[in-house]
Amino acid sequence: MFHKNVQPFPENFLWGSASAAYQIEGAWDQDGKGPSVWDIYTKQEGTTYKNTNGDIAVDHYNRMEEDVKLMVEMGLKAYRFSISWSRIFPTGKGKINETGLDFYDRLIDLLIENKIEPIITIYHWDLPQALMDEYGGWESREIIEDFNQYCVTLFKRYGDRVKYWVTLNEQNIFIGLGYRSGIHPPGVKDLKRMHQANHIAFLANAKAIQSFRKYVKNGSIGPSFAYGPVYPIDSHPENILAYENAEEMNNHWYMDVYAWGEYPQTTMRYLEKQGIAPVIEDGDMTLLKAGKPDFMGVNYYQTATVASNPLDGIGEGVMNTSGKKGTSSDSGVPGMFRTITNPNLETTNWDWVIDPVGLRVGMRRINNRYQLPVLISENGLGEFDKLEEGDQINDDYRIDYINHHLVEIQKAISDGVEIIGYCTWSFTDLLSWLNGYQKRYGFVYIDRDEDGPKELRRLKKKSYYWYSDVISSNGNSLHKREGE
Ligand code: BGP
Repeated sequence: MFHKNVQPFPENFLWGSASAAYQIEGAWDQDGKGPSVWDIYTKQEGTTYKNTNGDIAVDHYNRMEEDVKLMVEMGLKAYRFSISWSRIFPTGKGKINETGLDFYDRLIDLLIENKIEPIITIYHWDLPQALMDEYGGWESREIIEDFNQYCVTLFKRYGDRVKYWVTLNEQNIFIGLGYRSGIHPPGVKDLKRMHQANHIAFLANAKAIQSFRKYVKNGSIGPSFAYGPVYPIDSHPENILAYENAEEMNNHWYMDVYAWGEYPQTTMRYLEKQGIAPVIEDGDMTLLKAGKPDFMGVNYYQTATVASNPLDGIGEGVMNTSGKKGTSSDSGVPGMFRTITNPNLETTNWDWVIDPVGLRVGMRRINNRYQLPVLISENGLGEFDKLEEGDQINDDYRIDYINHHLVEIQKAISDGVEIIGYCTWSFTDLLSWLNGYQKRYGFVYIDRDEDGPKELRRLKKKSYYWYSDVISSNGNSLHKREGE
């Protein structure tokens, strides 16, 4: 659809930026915090790029005021951050660590004082290690109640001031990488266990939303889903079917459950035939239906292009975690689909395709299928940045990337999609889970690398000033390419 004139961004649009506790806070054992699975997993040789971990990260826990000041100077309207579960409950449940709760109190108050809307992510992957040791984390139904107690603690403490809440960050990623490819904790490769853990995570998500309704009046809550809209490689009918398979298995499998409390049937049949379908107990579907979100949180980085894949076809692929272009490989689900290079799209140095239009496609699909507002909870470019003379960082490529994604968002708004806000990933540079510190996403450069924290100086990149202008002009300063 072409528009003669695009609609302006809504007046109250949440121009935001995001982070996650493990990736920024550091202070991994400070002030009573218990260890999370990431604290333990990253210490196992060879699990991350150059064995990097978040022990210090970018020391946000001890520099929080300085970081918020940078947000204020930029004019940021919203800040999405996650709470570290084991900072609140060092062993995942039971005794509360008041110092942990105080830290987020101070952060929230400072944000509100400065008219920055806080958006809390309740769970961004840092499961308390104690719960992994006790019952295997997401593989046990016991986690549903423990997660619920943790959520209720947060709702009671912060629900008077915080309106926007994200339940689980990218369930599809932490479950997929944790139990299929085995490259996130707990490092398991077992599809049956994966689908069971995934089902339990859905139940925990629904239960948390149910509790939210009780404790937080006038708030909004939803999951953040890592949405990679799928394209077929061409119009060959077998590839169209592969596209249907992939869109259902990768995307509807999650979003249908969040939005409707229902699993899509074709994928369920496929899993049953393979003997890996989740075991659904009495009452599960009722709970899933009771936990409907207020919005669909979307983390968007890229689209996936697929082709057909026979039953003895391609399976798990290799991920590029070094930034050496071309070191990742295609992957697939035998009998369903396989990924394939899209000749129309450029890629980053980590082989992620760059596709701003794909974001509009995704917004349109969500709008058509679920009629839910969308919060874009993450989008951004991970690249090498160069610290130049005079402490300058000229990240024009990042400006270009975010600019064109925002142009497509504005078109999606003009198409009729309700979009609450947009959070870039990320505000400051931070630890990229498997990719160390060299894959940078921030508006604020932090002079640390894989060899050590150095001074952890905060420096404004060129994109920092650019985004500040975008915000103050409510999107009017965006640059349109010819024909846009
Ligand atoms: C999302 C996560 C973020 C962030 C981002 C970039 O999947 O929610 O925490 O890390 O991806 O990914 P990466 O750091 O792997 O480049």
